[in-house]
Amino acid sequence: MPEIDERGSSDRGSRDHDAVRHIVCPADGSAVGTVPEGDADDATRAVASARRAFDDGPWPSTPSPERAALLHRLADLLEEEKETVATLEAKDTGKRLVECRIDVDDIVSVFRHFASLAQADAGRVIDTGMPDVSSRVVHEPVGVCVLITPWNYPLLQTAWKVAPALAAGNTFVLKPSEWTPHTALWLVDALARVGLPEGVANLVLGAGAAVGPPLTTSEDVDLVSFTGGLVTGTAIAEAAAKTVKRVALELGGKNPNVVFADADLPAAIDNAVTAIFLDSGQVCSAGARLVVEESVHDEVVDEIVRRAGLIRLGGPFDDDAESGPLIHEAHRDKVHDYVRQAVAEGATLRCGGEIPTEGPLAAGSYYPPTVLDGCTRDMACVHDESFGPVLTVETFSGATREEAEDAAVAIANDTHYGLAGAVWTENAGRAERVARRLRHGTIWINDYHPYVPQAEWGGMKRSGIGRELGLAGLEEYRETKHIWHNTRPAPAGWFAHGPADAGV
Ligand code: TXE
Repeated sequence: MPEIDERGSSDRGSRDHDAVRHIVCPADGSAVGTVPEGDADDATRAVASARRAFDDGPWPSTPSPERAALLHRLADLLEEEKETVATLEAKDTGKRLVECRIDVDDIVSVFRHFASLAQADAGRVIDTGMPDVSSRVVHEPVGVCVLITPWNYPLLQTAWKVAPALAAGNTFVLKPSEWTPHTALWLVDALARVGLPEGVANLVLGAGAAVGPPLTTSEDVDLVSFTGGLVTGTAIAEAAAKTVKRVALELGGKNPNVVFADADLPAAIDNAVTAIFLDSGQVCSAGARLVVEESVHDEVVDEIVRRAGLIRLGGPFDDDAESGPLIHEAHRDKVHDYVRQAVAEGATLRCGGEIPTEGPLAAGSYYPPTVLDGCTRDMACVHDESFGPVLTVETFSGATREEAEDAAVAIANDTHYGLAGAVWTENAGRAERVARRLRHGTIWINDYHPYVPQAEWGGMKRSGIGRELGLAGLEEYRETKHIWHNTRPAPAGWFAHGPADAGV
């Protein structure tokens, strides 16, 4: 793997004098490709292009059935080129190819979902009670949208933004993560191939700090939709506030997975393992916080620890691998520091916690599935997102049914995030009561991780602003306009000296 320099970034993805970026696979450091590196001028030009295409181009007024048809053509192309796209994503992220194929299927569903919504809800007619007045509310595109996406599900998170932006008739500038640019390049080329007019889709590659400011502060940008970390998201919201842009943020979470003693424990345990260790924990909704009733703590946690130790790590094309590397060494080191600090705070390291230094895993940025037991609400590790394969365990108990529920809910809501969470119990009433009390944007009952594009996704509290997917995911990209039409114009007659006095 490349050396880490003093700025804390590896030379993987570093910018050189020819303004290109060398992308390597985090599984083994192998070269993936070289892409152009954008700068602030490129970002400014991309915004100008999107602005022209919005103000003067045909896309915003293209009939919605044609916009829907284009999204379906893109979905068809994704199906045809699934293996190419999945392979690009696997090499950039180090994620297993089988998972990347599933991601492509999800992306197809997202484009088809927003294609089906493009023609829905054309607006509404208002009954004013005045026969000569026609009053209606219509939807229009917001304008130029800046779409900033991360590296963990690069094309999927891009699709959550691009599909509704296009369905609503917007133009956009896409800024993918500098670590994983290849599927964004594929997408912009594919949109041209399915007939998207010139200038509607614009791509800026490069480091966020370099190309971000022109994108988030420009007067010509109407909306910024960002998925990434809390620190960057907060800075983007501040930057965009100066020109009062619409801002949509998805900023991750520290998601509680609540297991009551009356749960189907084999199912709860198996899903708890998937909840945190899927994609090495680099999932915004990862079930990183196990909140388990004290009476079943040993039974649940011992088995999770046993299973965690058996998870096979490996690269994208290793058929035996069950999970992959972290995105880069600096992120892996951040996760390791998080674990060390948790132990220093008093957490018990039950498994993992060591960077692999031998064998094939030493060539990549791998981190083993790690369980930190004996965590309490005062520890930073139960509040901070590690974004790695690290599970913290807290327990609750109560003398009565109500007390147990109160204790579980208090722990699960004690976070400044609010993206997702789960509750495991065979008691349907308890499941409903607890689900309604959890302050998180998605709650799974007796399940973890599934989502469908028809249902909204997004967070409460510092997990973000706004919703993606569902119906609200389209509304983010639409303006609402009220048009009042008086079909029998007459003087207003409000002021005493009206048109008649002036001899008009
Ligand atoms: O993300 P950043 P990083 C969390 C996770 C992770 C942490 C940091 O906890 O450890 O964030 O990850 C672009 N103006 N998530 O540093 O910085 C950047 O180029 C405009 C959760 O990789 O948020 C990239 O395209 N853009 C998350 C995107 O922001 C800027 C997924 C995300 O990068 C910018 C990923 C700027 N000033 C990380 N600075 C989730 N919600 O799923 C950076 N960017």
